[in-house]
Amino acid sequence: FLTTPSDLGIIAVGFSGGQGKAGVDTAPTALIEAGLLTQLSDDLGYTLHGDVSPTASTVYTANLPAHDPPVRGMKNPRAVSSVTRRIAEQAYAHAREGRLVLTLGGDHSIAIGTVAGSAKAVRERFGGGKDMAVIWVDAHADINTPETSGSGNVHGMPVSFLSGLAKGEGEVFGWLGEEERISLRKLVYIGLRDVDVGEKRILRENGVKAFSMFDIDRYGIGRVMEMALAHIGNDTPIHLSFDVDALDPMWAPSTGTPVRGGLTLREGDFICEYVHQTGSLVAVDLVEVNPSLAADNDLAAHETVRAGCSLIRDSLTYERRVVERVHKYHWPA
Ligand code: 4U7
Ligand code: MN
Ligand code: MN
Ligand code: MN
Repeated sequence: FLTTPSDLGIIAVGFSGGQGKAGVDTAPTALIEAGLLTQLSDDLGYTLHGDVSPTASTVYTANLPAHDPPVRGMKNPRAVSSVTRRIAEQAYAHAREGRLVLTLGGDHSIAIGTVAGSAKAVRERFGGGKDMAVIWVDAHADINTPETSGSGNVHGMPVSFLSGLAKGEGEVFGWLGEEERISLRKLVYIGLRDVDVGEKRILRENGVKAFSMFDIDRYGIGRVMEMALAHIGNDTPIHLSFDVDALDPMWAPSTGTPVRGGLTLREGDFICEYVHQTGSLVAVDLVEVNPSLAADNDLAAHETVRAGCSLIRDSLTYERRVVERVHKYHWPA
């Protein structure tokens, strides 16, 4: 019964409506063209499920409202709500089939869908006692409510909707129910260095566990991961949501909101390997790669895509180490 899932549900969702810069919607295709899927199947031995054709994203972005004026300051609110709702259904369906779920973004608003789908599947499979943990690797906290957000971009708000700090209504996140929510007590941030004033207040008032770049410099990434996992506790399913802007722009320049002073690629890879080795990983997101923001050289986009592939591979690699890990959260079909 305790088996290592060799099945991977892939959701390719090139969606950019959670922020204002075009190009982040081409990331899934860029990652796939760089050979990601071959690496996952041929090198790592996964059986892949899900539509990964270049048009896959149209499943999520079809029939979006032409008229989508702001709601509570949120830009493209109906589009983001509709896309994330479909992603949630897909993520849930994969998870219920016993698959690890890999989502290629797209901007970070899509995590409203992926995390919601994982949370619902975990609740159904393990009951209320095993609420899912989320490890959010990012330069930003993405926990603005519509009311605290200065930009109105929903990619800066996913955690507030997922945790219930912000409530949806009707056609704008009205679909997000109690069974899809996460607990702020099981949320851990890694890599923070650009947190808005309103967000700092939210983190403080809710006692959210956060390891900033300061902590990583102070303790080293190894001890930070030990502390992060100690906070989450053993036997807790983990959803890893990785925003490529957690990496220093030196490694990932092609992203919408780069912030200097970030993780090295090796530290990012270590986070992914470490989380994988817990055996508790149920889903991974890789978001905010924007190949069209290539700054001043052509290499930038290529390097960012390569960094993204590396992070994904390491989050899904069974045994770089001697020890064989067993996946504790395999769902029988
Ligand atoms: B990302 C920001 F104001 N906090 O809300 C906001 F600084 O998914 C940035 O982490 C959000 O890339 C960044 O717009 C969202 C801003
Ligand atoms: Mn970010
Ligand atoms: Mn983010
Ligand atoms: Mn960003």
